[in-house]
Amino acid sequence: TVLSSLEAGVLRLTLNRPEKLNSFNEEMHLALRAGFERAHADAAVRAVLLTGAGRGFCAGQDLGDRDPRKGGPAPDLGATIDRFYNPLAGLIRSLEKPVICAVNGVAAGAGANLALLCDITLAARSARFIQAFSRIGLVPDTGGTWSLPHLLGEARAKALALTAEPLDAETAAAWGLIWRAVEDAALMEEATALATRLAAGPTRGLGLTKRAIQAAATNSLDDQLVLERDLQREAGRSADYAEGVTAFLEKRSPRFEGK
Ligand code: LHQ
Repeated sequence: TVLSSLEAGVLRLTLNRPEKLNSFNEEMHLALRAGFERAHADAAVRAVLLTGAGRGFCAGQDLGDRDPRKGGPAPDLGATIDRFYNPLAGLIRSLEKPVICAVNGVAAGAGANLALLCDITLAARSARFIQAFSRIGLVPDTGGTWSLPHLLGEARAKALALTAEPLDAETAAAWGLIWRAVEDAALMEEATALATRLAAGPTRGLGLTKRAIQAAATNSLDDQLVLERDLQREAGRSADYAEGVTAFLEKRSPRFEGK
């Protein structure tokens, strides 16, 4: 349910239930989690590229998994979130390596918010972002109620979440919800090039930069200045920093090893 391949330091994870628009069942959750766990553990992985197979990116939870017409007690959706969605969100945010998301088609519900939790999100011009939750009486999850107001402000966050109106990729980019909208035919090439470039970068410095920017959501400026000092101290001890400065002084391209 998730295709995984490692090339030039980029771990490509492709959601692969195309007939269900890559909606999440347990098996796909476990496979995606395993992919991100590998990204944490394996030093050969220096960036992750997340995308979807077929015409959609991800349609959120597989709604066929819990058919209310079959009766029985109401399901505990909180337990599903505790077991699957929140750990996945944590793995992506805590991974100190760049996570690129290539949204190849519709991203709905938890699928939309998964894309918004990645570090750099590109989308095909034909892709749509839909906060589908309100259509079925739910609340945005997978960080949506945090990502949307952070990235867009309350007005646009509330309108998207309450109406579930689709947002096209170009508007998403213009609003700052994602990094860039790309011609459909160019999406994978552009996303792969970006991921490959980042995977050849100073991984430690990039990872610490990610940590610092995420911390800004809850820090005061004073706290953030202290954090920057501490992280700079750490980055300054990396071999890639020494290589970056040496390459600059020698007027050549650096050869970063991710150490
Ligand atoms: C699907 C799905 C899907 C199953 C398309 N499930 N089959 C967390 C915790 C616990 C529980 C609840 O949820 C959550 C978080 C969530 O993510 S809640 C939100 C769940 N997602 C949605 O509500 C989106 C449902 N899907 C749609 O609204 C549409 O499919 C979209 C707008 C994504 C795409 O529309 P179309 O391009 O018109 O495609 P389609 O609707 O024809 O879908 C294609 C096939 O995929 C179709 O199957 P079929 O056998 O008829 O060809 C759909 O039934 C299936 N599919 N999403 N989430």
